[in-house]
Amino acid sequence: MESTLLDRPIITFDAPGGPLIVPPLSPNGIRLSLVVPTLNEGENIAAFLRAVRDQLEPVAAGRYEIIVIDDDSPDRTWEIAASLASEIPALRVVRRRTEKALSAAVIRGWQTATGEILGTINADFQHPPAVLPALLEQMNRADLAIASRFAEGGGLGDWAAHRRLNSRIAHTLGRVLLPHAFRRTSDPLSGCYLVRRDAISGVELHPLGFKTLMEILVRGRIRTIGECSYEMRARKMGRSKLRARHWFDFFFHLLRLRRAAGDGSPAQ
Ligand SMILES: Nc1nc2c(ncn2[C@@H]2O[C@H](COP(=O)(O)OP(=O)(O)OP(=O)(O)O)[C@@H](O)[C@H]2O)c(=O)[nH]1
Ligand SMILES: [Mg+2]
Repeated sequence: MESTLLDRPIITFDAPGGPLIVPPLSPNGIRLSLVVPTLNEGENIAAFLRAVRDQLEPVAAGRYEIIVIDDDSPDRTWEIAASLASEIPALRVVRRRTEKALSAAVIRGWQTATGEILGTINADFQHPPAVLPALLEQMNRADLAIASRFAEGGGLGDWAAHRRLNSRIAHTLGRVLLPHAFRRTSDPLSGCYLVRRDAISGVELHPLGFKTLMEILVRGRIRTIGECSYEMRARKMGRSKLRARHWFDFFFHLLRLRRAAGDGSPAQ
């Protein structure tokens, strides 16, 4: 890609297409590119983006970008986000109209990003923006820094019993089918993490469903992993997009990664 989001208008109508490969870095001083995937988060997005800015300004002023990748939300989340452009100069907004899917959205966002560290966080306050400075600090030593619900001090907070049970089943399946990747971190299904660009650049990713971190753990060149604990919350406003079919996606994704990893060791 020749131009970057920094050169483009605030709203881009087409995210990149083609294979899901993050390009290598052309350095421009940006340390962190944080991708926020959104679908109908109109009630959360403005407060959320302000909260992220308030956390990142003290630790990375002028050296971070926040990229909202919105899948053409009927509630016009993309428009609400773009209206904050003058208030949050680090903000870029992509309105995707050609593809829809959470896992690909995150990687499409990274393909438009310019930072040496790439990251993702949900827009509904389930991952507290306050964990971001600690994650960024971990990246001084690690290739991957994960916000973990299961590290000491973390938890599932006010999560409903059926979500806790689903989470437990998903972790158990993962430990059986993908033992190497699941042993490397306490929370391989976290939706909030940062990864060094050069650990994934040039690698074709094949995410499916909601769990992109497994993809990074198996296919990325990850030597060291850091963790920061956090207490999970129920989403603040709006409705969940998690559907039964995502659990099928999760299962097929695990099987595909198991094949890619051979005997459970990292795929290269
Ligand atoms: N671009 C894009 N973003 C999505 C899509 N589906 C969900 N998201 C966003 O991805 C994040 C995670 O989705 P959620 O619906 O919160 O899923 P969840 O956290 O597993 O479910 P809850 O616990 O009920 O919130 C949120 O920021 C969503 O707005 C999608 O198809 N495309
Ligand atoms: Mg959520």
